[in-house]
Amino acid sequence: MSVAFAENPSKDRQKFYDKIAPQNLAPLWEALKGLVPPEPKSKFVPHQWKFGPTRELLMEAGGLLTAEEAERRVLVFENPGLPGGSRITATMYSGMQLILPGEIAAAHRHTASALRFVLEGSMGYTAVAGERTTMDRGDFVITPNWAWHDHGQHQDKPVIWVDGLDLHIINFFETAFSEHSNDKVQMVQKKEGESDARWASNMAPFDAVSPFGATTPIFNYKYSVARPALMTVTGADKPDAHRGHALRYTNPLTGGWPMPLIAAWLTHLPKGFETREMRCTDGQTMIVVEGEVEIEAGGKTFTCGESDVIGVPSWHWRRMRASKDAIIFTFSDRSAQEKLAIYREERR
Ligand code: GTQ
Repeated sequence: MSVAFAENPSKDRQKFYDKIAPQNLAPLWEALKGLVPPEPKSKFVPHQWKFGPTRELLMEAGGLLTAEEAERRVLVFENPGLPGGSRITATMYSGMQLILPGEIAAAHRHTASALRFVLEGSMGYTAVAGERTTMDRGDFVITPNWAWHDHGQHQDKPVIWVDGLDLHIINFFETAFSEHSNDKVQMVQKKEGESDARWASNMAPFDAVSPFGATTPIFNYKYSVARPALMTVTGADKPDAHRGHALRYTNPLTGGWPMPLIAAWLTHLPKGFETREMRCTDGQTMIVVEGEVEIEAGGKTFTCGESDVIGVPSWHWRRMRASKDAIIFTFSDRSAQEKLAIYREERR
């Protein structure tokens, strides 16, 4: 592979570079600016995937192959900054998954953690550690790293959700493992709601130890719980000038983000509200749950309606304006960045 240098070197320097290259050596002074930039310069771009056309293509994929053939029948959100990169932002994988009536996505596990954000259907389920959770629109469902998981559904309509996985971080560290289960479908060993009883009722077992290590023990952050909480806060507080009204999802055992590498929150922007500009180092994926919002990012304006997905990579100035009362789900790599003490933001 040839090394791309920042500037055209002189002949004698180039000769020297050609001499040291076979020794697997390179001149730092040619690469330094790119290696240590004054501020993040993302090769990824803000981009929007409209739900309607994306759904149509996903349904077409549904006619081409079964969920079982595909293992996971997903259309991956490809950031235009890196076609084929299987990423929506620098670190995050995201895609739209379809389960048709009667289908299952067989049990497997991997070192990447996953989240599901449900867009369509009310009888889809994911099973983790022998418990199933029924997924409704707006639910934020957790698949902890190295936990067996399979998906299915019990209705006569398609079930569709957005997946978010931290697999690029896992691959960056070269720590990716995965396994298929001999059982396509996990045996159901727990009553539905058992994990809610233990962990999501403002209570916890004595000597509480999370069954999933650094990942939240809450399986499904129900929209039917999150939405009223957010709307009550909206009624009580002034919106933050840069964020609007927002509540974070938390791990009840730590108060921190629900997943070791992924942060998630829910935002409400009252109709007509416009945020001020801010930029942050986390790469964000936003999903409009309700209403309509104009998102200005990196100099582009996206008009986003229900179930549209928008990727906003690191360090792009952004601003949001609600043309209708809007609720937005966001996930990002902020949880990882905070642990590594590299997260930054700027407001203006
Ligand atoms: O549902 O386990 O979109 O393993 C990509 C990889 C979903 C899943 C994806 C996966 C899954």
